[in-house]
Amino acid sequence: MKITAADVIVTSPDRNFVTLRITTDEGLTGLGDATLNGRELAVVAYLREHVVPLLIGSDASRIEDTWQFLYRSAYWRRGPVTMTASAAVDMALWDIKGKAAGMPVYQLLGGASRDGLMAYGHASGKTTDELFDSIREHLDAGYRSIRVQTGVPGLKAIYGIASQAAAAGGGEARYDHEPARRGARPTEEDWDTRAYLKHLPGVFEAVRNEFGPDLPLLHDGHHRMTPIQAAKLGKSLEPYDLFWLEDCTPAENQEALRLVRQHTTTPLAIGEIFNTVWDFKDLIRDQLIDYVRGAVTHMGGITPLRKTLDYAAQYQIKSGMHGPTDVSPVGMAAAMHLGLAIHNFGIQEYMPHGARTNEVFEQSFSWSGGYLHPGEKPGLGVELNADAAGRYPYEQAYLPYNRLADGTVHDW
Ligand code: GCO
Ligand code: MG
Repeated sequence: MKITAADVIVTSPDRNFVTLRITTDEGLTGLGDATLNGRELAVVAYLREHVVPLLIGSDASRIEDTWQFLYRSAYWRRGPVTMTASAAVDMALWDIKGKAAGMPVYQLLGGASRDGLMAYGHASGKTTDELFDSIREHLDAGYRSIRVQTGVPGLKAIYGIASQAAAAGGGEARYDHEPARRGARPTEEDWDTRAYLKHLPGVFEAVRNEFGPDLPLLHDGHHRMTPIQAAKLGKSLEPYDLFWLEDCTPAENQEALRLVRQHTTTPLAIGEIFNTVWDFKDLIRDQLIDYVRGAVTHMGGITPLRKTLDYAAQYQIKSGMHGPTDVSPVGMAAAMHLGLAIHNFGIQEYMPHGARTNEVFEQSFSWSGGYLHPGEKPGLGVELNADAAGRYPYEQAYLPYNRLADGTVHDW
C-alpha cells in the first residue's frame, strides 16, 4: 500500500489547527494532528518542505520504520516542531492501518484494558463563588474529576481562568485554554508567586468544605514556581488530597522535581511540553513523578508515546495525557485509543471543542458518566470535512505571557 498524497490542511474554526491527511493507492486516507499552539506554521513548513516529499511513494503499512526513518534521517532530532510533524505522520499511518484492518486503533494496540477513560474537566473562577459555580456546572456536565484554577487577589489576568468578559457578553464562560489570542502580539498577563502561594490553600480548603472529601481535584502550576516554592505548595495542599499537582516547576529541569519530591506527598504530573522519552527518562527512572502528561501530538505520535508509557509502567507511573482544546479532535482520538489500550492509564484531560471545530472534524467518540470512549469506527474515528475547513482560514495567534510587578518577564 503506497502513499500517493500527503496534504497539510490549516484551518481555524475556533482556533488554528494543522492536520496531515495521507492518501494511499488503495484509496484509504488517514489523519494526523500537527497543531503546535502559537507556532503552527513552523510545523506546516516542516511537513510540506521536508517530510511530505519523503512520504510520497513509501509504504503506508510501515509505521515503526517510517517513524525511525524520520527521526534518524533528519540528524537534527527532537524539539517540538520536528516531533509534532512526526506525530502527525504516525497518527495518520495508524488511522490507515485501522481502516485497512477494519478495526479501531485501540484494537491494534492490544485491545481495551478498561471500559472507558476517566476524564477531568477544567473548573475556574476569578473568585471562590465563581469557582463553585464552575465546579457545579462541570459536575452537571458529567465530570467526576475536576481541575481547579482560581484568580489571585491583586492579579488582573492569570492562566487558566475562564473569561468573565465572554460570559458577561453572552459568550462561552467555559475556559478555552487561552485560545492563542488572535492578533499580532501576545497578550500580557501579570504574576506574583507569593500572593498565589498565600491564596491557593484557602481556596482548596473552601472547595473541600463545599464539595466533600471524595471528588478528585487537580491543579496546574503551569511552570511558574521555583523548586522550593513548589515544595512548599505541595506540602500546604496535602490536607486537601489532590489527585495531582501539575507542572509545578519549569519542565526543562528534571532535577527540580527531585527537590519537590523530597518535601511532599502530593502526587506530581509533568510533561505536556515534552517531546521524547529523553525528557521523561530521569523522572521515570528515579520515580520523581506520578503521571506522564505527554500528548500524542507533541511526543512524536502513538508509537513513541506508547513506549514511554510502557517504560513508566515498570515504575507504577500512569498516564495523564494532555488534552486541552489546542490538541485537535484527531490528536484527542489518538490519546483515547492509546489510553484505552495501555494498562497504566491514569486519567485523561478533556475539554469539549467548540461547535465550529466539531463541524470541521466529524468524530465518533462518546462521553458519558464521566468517561470517554473512542468508539468502534475503523482507524481513529475522525474525518475532516474539507468544505467546512476551507471556510475558516488561518489567523495569526499567540499564547499570552507573564510579567511581574517590576516588569520582569516570567513563565506563563
Ligand atoms: C493544560 C495546559 C494548557 C496549555 C496549553 C498551551 O494543562 O491543559 O497547561 O492549558 O496552556 O495547551 O497551548
Ligand atoms: Mg498544563
